[in-house]
Amino acid sequence: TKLMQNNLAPIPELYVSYDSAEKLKFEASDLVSHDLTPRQICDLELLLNGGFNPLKGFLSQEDYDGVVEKMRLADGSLWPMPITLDVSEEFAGKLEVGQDIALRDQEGVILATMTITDNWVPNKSLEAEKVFGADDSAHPAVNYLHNQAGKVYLGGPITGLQQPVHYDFKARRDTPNELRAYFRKMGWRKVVAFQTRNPLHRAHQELTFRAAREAQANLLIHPVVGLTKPGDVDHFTRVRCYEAVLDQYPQSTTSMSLLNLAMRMAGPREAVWHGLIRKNHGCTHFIVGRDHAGPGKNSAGDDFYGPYDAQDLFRAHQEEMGIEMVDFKHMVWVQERAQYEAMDEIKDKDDVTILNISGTELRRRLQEGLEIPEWFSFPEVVKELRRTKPPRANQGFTVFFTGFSGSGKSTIANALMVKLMEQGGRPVTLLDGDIVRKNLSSELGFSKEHRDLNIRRIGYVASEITKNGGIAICAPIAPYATTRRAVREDVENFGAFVEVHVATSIEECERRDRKGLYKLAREGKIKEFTGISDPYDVPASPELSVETENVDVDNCAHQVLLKLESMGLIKG
Ligand code: PPS
Repeated sequence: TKLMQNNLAPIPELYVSYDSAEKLKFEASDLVSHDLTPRQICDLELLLNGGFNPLKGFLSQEDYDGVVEKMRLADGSLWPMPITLDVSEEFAGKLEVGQDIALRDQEGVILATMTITDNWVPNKSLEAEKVFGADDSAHPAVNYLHNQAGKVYLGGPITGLQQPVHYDFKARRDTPNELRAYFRKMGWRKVVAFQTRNPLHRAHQELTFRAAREAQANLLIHPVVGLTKPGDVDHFTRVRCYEAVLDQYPQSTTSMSLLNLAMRMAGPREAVWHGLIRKNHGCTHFIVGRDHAGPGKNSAGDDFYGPYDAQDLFRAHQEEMGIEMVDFKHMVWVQERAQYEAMDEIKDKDDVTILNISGTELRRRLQEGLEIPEWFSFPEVVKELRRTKPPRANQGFTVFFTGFSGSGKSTIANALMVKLMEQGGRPVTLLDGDIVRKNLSSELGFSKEHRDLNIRRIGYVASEITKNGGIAICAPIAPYATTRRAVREDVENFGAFVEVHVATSIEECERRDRKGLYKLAREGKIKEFTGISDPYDVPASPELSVETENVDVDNCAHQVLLKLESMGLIKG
């Protein structure tokens, strides 16, 4: 390998001076404002501080087309990820090219202004295919693209007025220029960066330390604390874990800094993007592992990318990027020698005991409160993880019933609530369709928009209950699969989400017609009635599906209890 060294001159930022910022802030109060989403705030921060150098703002249409098609900006520079400002059609319709807008954080503070040069409706399916490899909403970024991002993109240069504010781990966050200055001061001419969104265990410590030693470089642990994959360990817990691991490296060889990046889980393209970002932060080498930034399985149950696609794409571009790839060694514990060794360097594989714990197995052990051996992780790390993720039987969770009106959701939900209260231990809240519509959603009707709003409110309350260790039982119709998925994601940040399809057929519901609503719906007196004149997406893979025809309520509720027990959520 070539012995690359870093050039630690400052890189351009997009902030104006303090005095100009004060003046601009005053003037900007007259501008049309856009309130940035959490992901856009992450993107803006890295645009402003040079982390996304050479970008000077949100991509123009020409740059976007080039990035999507061939990973290049209009001027030919390599850039693999569309950094776009997505907004609603309604907002975009009010704007003209050449106009300045104010970009505000979620408290309304003006962070930057942007001069609009481009305002267009992107072809999202094409973006999904080209950038993420498939137009498949099982991919978190494709799901975001279709179901969360606005329909229109705005492009144009930005002017930074102030840095996004962080209240947590301030001392651990560094801009590219702060890191460059640190490396300069310390005389670190070669730096290996390690990207991660997971807690570090012993194998990671070994692998990163070796990578740095082999490159004769210093080591930067550079974890992402912006947005990661839904369901990941929260960054507060992770940073406490990282701090514990940092003590395990030889002093003064290793540093840690937090990166406020919003990941896209785009595998190969993401690896190249990560490399460019680290280059901007003054690093010379970057560790790329097996299935780097992989999004998990697609809707057919296969991996989105090949395990070494990310390494291949990175290798093909490293010269141009000016940052060298260090490939990941698969570290395993060799019991007889009581040490970690690289799997492909072990000569006597048949004569020794090789141990490893997969991510899935670790989650299982944490969930069930089982032993996690010292050879696998550091006691301080395990303690932190157990503190935030107690065994499942002590965590909150949500049971989400869905089905037609009159399918029996409320009755089963009520029976389940009583059975859970009989067991005791955790507070139980029932968010029945009718109760919610009375207390939280009394102004809403049954259009798609209103139903979605209703379900998102239920999801919000359920996720708060789950976070605080309670049991939320929801029983709305919830006809739309994408909305149910959004609720699942909200809840799974904090605990289990158990979707129960009450699979009573529409014919049976209409035959029972307990509230007389089906009759009215048939007569056209109730419009948009689910199953009669409005759609219902049958759940594709609910945790449980219950039949109510010829089965009594008590038995249905009991089936749910058994499911909860098998998932480890309640004790048998
Ligand atoms: S949704 O789609 O999830 O927001 O619906 P939900 O909040 O569960 O409310 C459904 C209850 O409202 C009554 N109702 C209707 N349902 C479906 N379509 C139309 N147009 C409609 N109008 C009124 C109905 O009694 C539902 O109650 P349940 O408990 O499901 O029978």
